[in-house]
Amino acid sequence: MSALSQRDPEIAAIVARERTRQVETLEMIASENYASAAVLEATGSVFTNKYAEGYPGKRYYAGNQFSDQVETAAIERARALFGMDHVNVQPTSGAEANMAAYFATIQPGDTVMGLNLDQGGHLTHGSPVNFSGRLYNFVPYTVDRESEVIDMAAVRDLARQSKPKVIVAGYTAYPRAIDFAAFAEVAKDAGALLMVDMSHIAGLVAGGYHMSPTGLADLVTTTTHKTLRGPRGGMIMANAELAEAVDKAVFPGTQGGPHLHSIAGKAVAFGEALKPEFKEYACRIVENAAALAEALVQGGLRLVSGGTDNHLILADCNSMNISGLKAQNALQGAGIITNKNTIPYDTRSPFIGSGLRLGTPALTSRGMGPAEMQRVAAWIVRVLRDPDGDGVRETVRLEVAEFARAFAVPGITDAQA
Ligand code: DSN
Repeated sequence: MSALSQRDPEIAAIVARERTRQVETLEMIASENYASAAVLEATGSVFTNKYAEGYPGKRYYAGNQFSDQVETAAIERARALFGMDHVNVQPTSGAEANMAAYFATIQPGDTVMGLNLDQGGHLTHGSPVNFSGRLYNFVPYTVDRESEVIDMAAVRDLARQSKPKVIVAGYTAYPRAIDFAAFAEVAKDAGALLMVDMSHIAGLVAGGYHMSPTGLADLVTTTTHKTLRGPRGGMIMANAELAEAVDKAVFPGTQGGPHLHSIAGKAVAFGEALKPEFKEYACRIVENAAALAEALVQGGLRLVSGGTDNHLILADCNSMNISGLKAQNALQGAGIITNKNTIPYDTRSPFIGSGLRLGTPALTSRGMGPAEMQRVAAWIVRVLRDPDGDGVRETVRLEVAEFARAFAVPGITDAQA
């Protein structure tokens, strides 16, 4: 019997139910994944107990000799993985990383450009309900109305006109490759810094399946738990000139004691991503997304921008005459976990949305391939064609649970993965 089930059976039972949910459903939220057993072990380690304000070799508390070792290992591994001059592994989330990146480079009231939230951007890229939109003068760029792809000529014109101090590239619901080289040119032309938020695609960058922002961006922020398959958390990487400003902006600027247990988990995940198998994993994520996209289109769904270059798909549920919310809920009833999303120029509110965002990172972590994507697409189309049909949902739920159980889940049913 585990310590948790002995000491707190109520919480142990909830955790057990969540474990079963993760095993028996198809996890298709594009930003979620399964951390390995080794990442989970490091994240749940005794580093939970330690305070370590400061940085390796310069801490405000005693007893940090091993904290220094674990943080230095995480920094060195991230540097080996992405090749940026400076790495700060202390941000506790992507939002904290972005906040510190802004604090390091701009003042309240300064102009910044980011992609609109309803077009695939992120809350911290200037949403009026977020600190970013409240503190800074965000001038949003958009995707082209016809192609639903970012038009770099339009971004350049907007940058010349609005003269931002920072341009943010990198998104949460954009299915196409991002041309960081073109963004670097636009930023240089406008006299702006280029900040890349590669949270969604960090694993693809690490594996070589998306253009790297290294050498092009001044600052790179990321989360560590999406395609990178690490613990929940964030990270900032920067060119040497911004190193000191970034470190000060994280601590003491926006955070106190670093979460060393997460930093230990990050170190393990970066070590895993440095292995050759991770390149294969990144390749399979993209192959699976392409196979899923093709099968969904064949099933009658319209995809925003017509397809995908990365790990995610944004389906336009108007093509099934339903909202994104209805699609999300119907699929949840069938054991397929996704999230509703706005689509570019959506007429529905963000809470309802016309889109459905689907990703392949977690299914790929379970060893599924293009053949499985065909089956998954068939289930999705079946449910979306009859979202009110209890019988369809229940039949699919049972089929999905049986199918899902046949694929081991890293860190849960596969302790070696
Ligand atoms: N919640 C994340 C996502 O799903 O993309 C972004 O913060």
